[in-house]
Amino acid sequence: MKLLSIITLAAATLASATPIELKYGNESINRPLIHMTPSYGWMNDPNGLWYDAKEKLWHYYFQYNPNDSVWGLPLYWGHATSKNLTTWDQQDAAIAPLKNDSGAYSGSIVVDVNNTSGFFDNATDPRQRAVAIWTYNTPDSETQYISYSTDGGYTFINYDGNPALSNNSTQFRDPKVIWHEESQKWIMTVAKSQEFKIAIYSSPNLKNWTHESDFTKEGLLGFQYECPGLSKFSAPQSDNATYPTNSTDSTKWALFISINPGSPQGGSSTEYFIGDFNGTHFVPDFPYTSILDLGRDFYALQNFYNSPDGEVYGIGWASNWMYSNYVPTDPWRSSTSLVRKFSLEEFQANPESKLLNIKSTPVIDYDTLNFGETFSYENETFDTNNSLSYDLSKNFDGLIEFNLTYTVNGSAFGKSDFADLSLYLIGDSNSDEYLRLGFEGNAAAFFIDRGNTDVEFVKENPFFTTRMSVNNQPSRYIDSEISQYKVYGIADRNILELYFNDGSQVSTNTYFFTGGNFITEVDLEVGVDGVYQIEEFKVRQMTLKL
Ligand SMILES: *[C@@H]1O[C@H](CO)[C@@H](O)[C@H](O)[C@H]1NC(C)=O
Ligand SMILES: *[C@@H]1O[C@H](CO)[C@@H](O)[C@H](O)[C@H]1NC(C)=O
Ligand SMILES: *[C@@H]1O[C@H](CO)[C@@H](O)[C@H](O)[C@H]1NC(C)=O
Ligand SMILES: *[C@@H]1O[C@H](CO)[C@@H](O)[C@H](O)[C@H]1NC(C)=O
Ligand SMILES: *[C@@H]1O[C@H](CO)[C@@H](O)[C@H](O)[C@H]1NC(C)=O
Ligand SMILES: *[C@@H]1O[C@H](CO)[C@@H](O)[C@H](O)[C@H]1NC(C)=O
Ligand SMILES: *[C@@H]1O[C@H](CO)[C@@H](O)[C@H](O)[C@H]1NC(C)=O
Ligand SMILES: *[C@@H]1O[C@H](CO)[C@@H](O)[C@H](O)[C@H]1NC(C)=O
Ligand SMILES: *[C@@H]1O[C@H](CO)[C@@H](O)[C@H](O)[C@H]1NC(C)=O
Ligand SMILES: *[C@@H]1O[C@H](CO)[C@@H](O)[C@H](O)[C@H]1NC(C)=O
Ligand SMILES: *[C@@H]1O[C@H](CO)[C@@H](O)[C@H](O)[C@H]1NC(C)=O
Ligand SMILES: CC(=O)N[C@H]1CO[C@H](CO)[C@@H](O)[C@@H]1O
Repeated sequence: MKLLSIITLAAATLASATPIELKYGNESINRPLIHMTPSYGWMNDPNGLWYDAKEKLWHYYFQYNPNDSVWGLPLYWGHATSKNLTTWDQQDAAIAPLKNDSGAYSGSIVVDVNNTSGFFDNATDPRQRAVAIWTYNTPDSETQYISYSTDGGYTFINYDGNPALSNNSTQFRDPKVIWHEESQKWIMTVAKSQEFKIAIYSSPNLKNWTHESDFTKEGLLGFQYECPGLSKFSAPQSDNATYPTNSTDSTKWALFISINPGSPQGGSSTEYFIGDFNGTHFVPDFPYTSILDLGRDFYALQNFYNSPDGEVYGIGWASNWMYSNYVPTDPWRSSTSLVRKFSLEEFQANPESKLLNIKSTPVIDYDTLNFGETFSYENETFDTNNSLSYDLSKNFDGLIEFNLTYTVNGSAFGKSDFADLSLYLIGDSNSDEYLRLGFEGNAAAFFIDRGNTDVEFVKENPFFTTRMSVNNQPSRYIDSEISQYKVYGIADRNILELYFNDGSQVSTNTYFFTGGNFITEVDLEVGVDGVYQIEEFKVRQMTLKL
């Protein structure tokens, strides 16, 4: 969660400059199909992500104001479940604050299979012994509470020894607990937000916590640290890495931290460090930090506890504290990102350096979808006389994806040429509303323009920047002049996720068109001849199976 006074101040300032319009009429039909949204009310950070191995069910909880579609107290843990990680069933709120001036703030869930806590008897299947560790926020303090569930994660009982952990602080939050197999202990990472500390605690039983170390003042600080998390990865083995590597290490750890405000993209975002964790200390391997998602709408990442294949899956909140309370959706605000699978991979940052990097892969169960029209185009030099326009207006419902692989000839344009490859994703009933995406050779960057719309919020809100870019590395250097690039994109009514080079870089951004003006036309154009070769361009409409 966040510092209330800062957000309140920002809200008051903006409110006087731009009256807040709460009735959005037709814009309310732009609810994403495969990005979870609450049916009513406000949502922010993902909480308590866990997998129930008995029911084969994924649980997702979230910071939730059920009484209004803006952030406000009392704040609950909302709840949704999914069998397929693509569409979600909303459940009743799972954890409530004790008082109306307070909040059940962010936290996590573990499965206490061995009943280390003693909360369970044999009536609860070991695979469903869910224990939530969360921050209780009151006007006077933030302390860590624990609650347990005997019904598979739908309702929770507060531990009578709460708070389990306090620090005489109003800025002590977002506990993420994991089981550390090697030391046979529970490990909590928790933010001492405004001291820029991620405190690491250990516990044998989830009730008694021992302070082990602090990871402090590393990477991008922003205004405060929030939502930490440690995840274990298989390390790629490399003979010729240009980053320091312990070739004998088969595992590496990543520490995720979200910062708000003050991220390089403006507002809030999630960074991570790669290193080793020995049960007490996290030590990063490199002095650099990386931003997990380079867009404007990805924050407070949390990873699932207990994924069935042992891989790392996570969800971000797909908004930005700079404007989240104003976005034109009604009667709810905010969606999640798609579920992402994370892995540790080498990343060719430039011709001379490889870095270790977290790769993101979107998790989409295509069995939940029907495919509408598909178009594809291959293996042609693409010049100014080649403009391409696909009409995808049959069977559309605002969900569209594309794969684009292209090469760029760096010797074919001058320093003052705008050597772009532009992709236009155009609205059905009003073609003045469109997204323009693309690459430009001199900038060596991918651009995103979400500003071409009639929606007042986009025009008026000074923090909702409409033009962004991602410094884009090639997926392959073909020769000294020619490089290959890949991008996968998915647009779901009001959210666009872009995965570059099989997910080595990602950018997630919301966009807003007039209600129902879904994308049904896709155009491709270039600015200069002889620069671009399209290896593959495929685009298709998708709809939900009922
Ligand atoms: C909403 O959209 C429908 C169909 O596009 C249109 O007929 C109607 O007038 C719109 N209503 C408002 C309030 O804009
Ligand atoms: C996907 O999971 C959701 C939530 O559990 C469920 O409502 C939906 O029916 C599932 N869809 C398919 C096609 O399995
Ligand atoms: C449960 O106990 C087994 C056997 O001692 C141990 O290997 C495992 O790490 C424990 N797991 C948890 C989550 O407590
Ligand atoms: C619970 O299950 C364990 C393992 O099966 C068994 O040893 C124990 O007696 C059971 N306890 C009760 C109260 O049934
Ligand atoms: C708790 O923090 C407050 C404010 O920083 C301080 O005045 C007080 O002495 C602290 N109390 C304890 C018991 O440390
Ligand atoms: C754990 O904390 C409880 C409550 O404070 C206390 O009664 C108990 O002795 C502690 N146990 C250990 C092993 O420290
Ligand atoms: C590592 O570099 C050496 C010397 O440049 C080269 O012979 C070898 O093939 C490289 N190994 C890999 C896996 O790229
Ligand atoms: C990993 O390698 C670095 C140097 O590259 C070294 O400082 C560190 O101690 C090594 N860590 C382990 C666990 O071997
Ligand atoms: C873990 O690493 C820290 C920092 O390198 C070191 O001080 C500590 O002794 C290590 N602990 C264990 C249990 O290896
Ligand atoms: C396009 O080029 C790729 C790679 O060179 C090749 O695998 C594919 O068969 C080609 N497709 C067509 C339709 O020529
Ligand atoms: C895009 O690529 C992904 C990953 O290879 C694949 O799953 C998806 O079906 C592709 N979609 C289209 C429209 O080509
Ligand atoms: C203050 C207030 O309106 N509280 C309500 C918020 O929503 C919850 C869940 O629906 C109600 O139980 C509260 O009464």
